[in-house]
Amino acid sequence: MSEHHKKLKIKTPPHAAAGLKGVTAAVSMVNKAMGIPKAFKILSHLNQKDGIDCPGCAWPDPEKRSKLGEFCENGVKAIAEEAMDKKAGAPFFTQYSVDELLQKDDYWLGQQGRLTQPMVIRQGQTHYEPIAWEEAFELLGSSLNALPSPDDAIFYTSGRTSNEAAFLYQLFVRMFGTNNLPDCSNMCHESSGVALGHTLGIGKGSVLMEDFYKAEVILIMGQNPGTNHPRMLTALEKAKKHGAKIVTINPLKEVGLVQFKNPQSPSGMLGKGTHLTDLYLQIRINEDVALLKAIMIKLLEIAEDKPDVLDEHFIETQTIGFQALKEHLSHLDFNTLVERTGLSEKDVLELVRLLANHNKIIACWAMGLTQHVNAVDNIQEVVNLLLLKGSIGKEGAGTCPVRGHSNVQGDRTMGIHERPSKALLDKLASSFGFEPPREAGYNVVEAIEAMYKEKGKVFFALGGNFLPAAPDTHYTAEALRNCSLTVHVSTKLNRSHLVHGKVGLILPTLGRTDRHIQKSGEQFVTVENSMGIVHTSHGMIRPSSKDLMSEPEIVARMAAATLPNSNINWLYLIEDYSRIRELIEKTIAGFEGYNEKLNKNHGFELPNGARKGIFNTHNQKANFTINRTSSIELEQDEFLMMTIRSHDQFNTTIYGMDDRYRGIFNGRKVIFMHPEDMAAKGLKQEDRVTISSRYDGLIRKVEGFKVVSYDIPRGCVATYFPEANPLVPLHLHADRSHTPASKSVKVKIEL
Ligand SMILES: Nc1nc2c(c(=O)[nH]1)N[C@H]1C(S)=C(S)[C@@H](COP(=O)(O)OP(=O)(O)OC[C@H]3O[C@@H](n4cnc5c(=O)[nH]c(N)nc54)[C@H](O)[C@@H]3O)O[C@H]1N2
Ligand SMILES: Nc1nc2c(c(=O)[nH]1)N[C@H]1C(S)=C(S)[C@@H](COP(=O)(O)OP(=O)(O)OC[C@H]3O[C@@H](n4cnc5c(=O)[nH]c(N)nc54)[C@H](O)[C@@H]3O)O[C@H]1N2
Ligand code: SF4
Ligand SMILES: [Mo]
Repeated sequence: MSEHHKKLKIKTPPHAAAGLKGVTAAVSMVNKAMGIPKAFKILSHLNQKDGIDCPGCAWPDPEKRSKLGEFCENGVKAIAEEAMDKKAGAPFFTQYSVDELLQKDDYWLGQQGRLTQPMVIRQGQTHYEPIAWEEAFELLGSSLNALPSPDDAIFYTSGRTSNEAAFLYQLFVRMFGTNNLPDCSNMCHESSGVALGHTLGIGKGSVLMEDFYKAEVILIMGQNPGTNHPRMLTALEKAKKHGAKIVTINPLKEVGLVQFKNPQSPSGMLGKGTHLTDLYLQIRINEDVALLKAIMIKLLEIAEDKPDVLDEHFIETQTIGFQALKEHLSHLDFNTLVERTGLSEKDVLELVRLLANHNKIIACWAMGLTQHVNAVDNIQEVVNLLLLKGSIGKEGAGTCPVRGHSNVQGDRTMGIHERPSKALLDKLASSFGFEPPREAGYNVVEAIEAMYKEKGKVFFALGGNFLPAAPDTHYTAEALRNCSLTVHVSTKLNRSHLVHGKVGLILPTLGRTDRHIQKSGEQFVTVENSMGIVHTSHGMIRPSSKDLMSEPEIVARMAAATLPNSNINWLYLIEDYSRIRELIEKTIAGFEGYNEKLNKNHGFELPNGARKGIFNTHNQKANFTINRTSSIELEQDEFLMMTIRSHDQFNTTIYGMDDRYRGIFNGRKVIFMHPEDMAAKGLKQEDRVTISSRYDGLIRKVEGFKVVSYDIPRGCVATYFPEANPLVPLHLHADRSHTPASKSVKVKIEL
């Protein structure tokens, strides 16, 4: 019996995260996937200088690395998933038709092992079959060149791609003639990029690790680091020891933020662990702007008697828009705002007191703020608070959008962007002697729409699992099926391979742990973490098949096959990745002396204006903004649904069927509800319900979800991503960033 046919079990969530249970969960998974000797080889190099950068999240490594192991439970799971011994080669694809594979769930698909050779499925065929690499590139090149316009091709990127592959990719795509470079950022931190770029002049965070240890208050908003950035808990524990107060703002009591047992310390493993959050505010979904406004109203009130509560000098010399914000807040009512949040006045005032009495504040956030219609407003409001306090551009203070994929930030730095800056395009033009396209390309939402309307004809994905990651699953499936060619560069089988265009290609690639050998010898790649540190990653495992090709090589061969007359010798570049880095060096700001810096040191910090108090905005100042609270109106029988990650998944990759930290075992099709909401609807624990959303005249439904009574604000519910994605309409997205609003979908729940 496969694991997912076991009966759902619901237990009381644990009191603390990590500890011994985390270690045993990770060891058991890695042992099953590859055995201990291989696991030991990888893990002893994981996140060490000169070692393998963890393919999990983008949390940075501390300067001093623990020899006991510098990784977390979910890093080990990421390794087990990527470097598993099992293989899904040609015999596997002969055994199962695509229709049969479509009946399997995502967990099963991932368990079938590493892809081993290129596969193709042509119109009318039921099964994928092998194709030689040469033939695959010919097919790709001829399909791209046959398009009426380069804008009919779409080139997606997921954030595990290295700097080297990403740079070559965007160069090729623009030489081919389009800016259609949607990426996973579009569904992730795009809202942060837009908000921070506008207000502070850089679309990235401003803090470094050491700032955590100098901060007085750390706000953690809309983020669940215990699961998604586990080593952040170690940093928070250390910050606390240095005196920081930690405030969490989240609809759910996420256990990792409550209590943490550090697996890297014996006292953490065996003792009670550290109580992390000092003030836990269980806010209603999408009411963060209301809370921040309420706080700022009080801070301004206090400042009338105690002016040093605000950083008046900073506000006067470095910012624009303070008076307008003050005027705006003066028309709002504190009590009405607090009421919206669902929080007690006492808790809100406690936070006001903390913020009034301290000046070094770091604000961290992730998807709980970025995936709403007013997501850009959320983040701009966080910036407003930091600006009032002068908490930016100084030690121990600033913005910390915690990035998701391990190199998603680097991919953007390398130029993966559907709306590239003029500066980047000018530089590409002068460095490579061609005129890049100047019109904006498609983001993820626009790309889906274009494919649906048969305007996007070739879809190429450098990593990722586009179909289940995207909103509106059935619409997106239709969009992909409308393509003439879909191509996926992947390490593992996933659902996107099974919903293909008239022709579908799977190009199997090396993962982070695999050794890259090229003509000049063994190679390493580079990545950028969430705090803007660029460093190396050396794969060291013998690839599971000799027919795997590295991502830079796949991109180079696609480019050579498509643009035989280009003035770039693509194949020469991939013989030695330092040649690609030389091109990056002369094109991308901050990479001067790239190879040299890497030879001397393992990593270096990229320039960051906001970190230094220099704001490269349109007016060279930090900008206060006026932002909108949520405009969502719920009907009587509606709930606001957020789609979140379990502890046993990495996005669409399902590691297992448990969510230990929320007490859920053997199941993912669950909906978390407040017990009184359940009672009001006559629902009992484990009742099977249909969830539906009603937007643009359509009713979207998912069935067979089990109700779980949970500590969540009334009127709010939670489900797991990607199971609930069919409920997220394509057009429900943040209005300035196009990030799907997958944390605020209005739903109805019926037995
Ligand atoms: N193990 C593991 N690690 C991962 C990933 C993974 O899937 N698994 N994914 C990676 C990626 S790509 C990303 S982007 C990150 C995602 O990291 P997170 O953003 O931590 O992931 P989510 O599960 O989406 O969690 C969102 C959190 O926001 C809260 N939230 C939802 N709506 C609101 C709201 O309106 N206001 C507030 N204040 N809070 C809200 C939820 O309760 C939840 O705790 O993690 C990365 N790391
Ligand atoms: N409802 C809802 N939807 C969401 C979210 C949400 O919170 N709620 N979160 C959104 C977010 S934040 C993100 S980032 C996106 C994620 O969207 P994606 O990045 O597209 O999805 P992943 O699940 O991370 O992609 C996993 C696949 O990547 C491939 N892969 C793994 N490693 C490598 C590698 O090294 N190279 C290559 N070429 N391929 C590799 C494997 O084949 C695997 O199946 O989903 C978004 N969708
Ligand atoms: S915190 Fe993130 S990067 Fe670090 S080991 Fe865990 S999953 Fe990997
Ligand atoms: Mo993400």
